[in-house]
Amino acid sequence: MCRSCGCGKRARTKNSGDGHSHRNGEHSHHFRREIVEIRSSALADNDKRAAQNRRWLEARKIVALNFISSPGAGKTTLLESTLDRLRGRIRCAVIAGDVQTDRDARRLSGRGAPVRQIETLGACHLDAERVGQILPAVAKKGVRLLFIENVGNLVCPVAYDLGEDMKIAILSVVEGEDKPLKYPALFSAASVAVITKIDLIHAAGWNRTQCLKNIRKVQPRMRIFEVSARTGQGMDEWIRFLAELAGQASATT
Ligand SMILES: Nc1nc2c(ncn2[C@@H]2O[C@H](COP(=O)(O)OP(=O)(O)OP(=O)(O)O)[C@@H](O)[C@H]2O)c(=O)[nH]1
Ligand SMILES: [Zn+2]
Ligand SMILES: [Zn+2]
Repeated sequence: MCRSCGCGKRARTKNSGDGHSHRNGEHSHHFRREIVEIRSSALADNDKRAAQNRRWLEARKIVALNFISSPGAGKTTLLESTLDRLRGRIRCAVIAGDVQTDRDARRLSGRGAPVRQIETLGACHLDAERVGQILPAVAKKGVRLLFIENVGNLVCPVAYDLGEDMKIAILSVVEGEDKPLKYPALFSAASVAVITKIDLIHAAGWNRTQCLKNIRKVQPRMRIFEVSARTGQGMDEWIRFLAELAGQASATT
């Protein structure tokens, strides 16, 4: 549940936490408008801060990727394997977002890249301000790729631009091939989808054709990778893509 994006506590507090009964239509209409205004202004502030982050990253030729998925889709595992493979080749940095604990940051540490955790303490998404505050500490000189692992949530993180170059939608084969249709906001905002845990295809009864079709229905230009961080299948192609991204960024003047 989120305290600030309007999907949780804050919206409810504004709407009904003041002891009023909302019998009268005009009254509830007033509250609804207030909620919408709070949300719009929070998002507008976030967009401004995200634009600052984007300029900061661009000036340093750092490509930032915002990883978004449901909880447990395999973001951290994919990043562990990615960092191990890029170590010594491309300088990377990581911001790991979690509602609570620094477990992901600890898993990602010691792999050759600076890592910082943002513990959102209830909020179900990262926001541009928190990310901007720790950018200088994590995206140090020479860093080419910044991986941002968002809080596990298929809805709210999509609304909060962090200043990234692209959103990466992560979907594991055990979640079902219908998810792109059920969560179109993420799949239309992302330019890359990584399908994870492909070692579990048979156990999950995953329908590959249907899943790819559903992704393309929402985002026809989606670049799709199919990987298993567990077995290493598909990882070479993913790593080649990241190396190209880093190369393109440093080649631009
Ligand atoms: N079989 C298999 N399991 C995987 C793979 N990748 C991740 N897992 C397992 O899936 C579970 C969740 O993985 P995480 O990497 O923690 O997922 P996450 O998306 O970072 O989770 P949150 O940060 O909590 O949202 C763990 O038990 C992993 O071992 C994979 O490629 N194959
Ligand atoms: Zn939320
Ligand atoms: Zn994680």
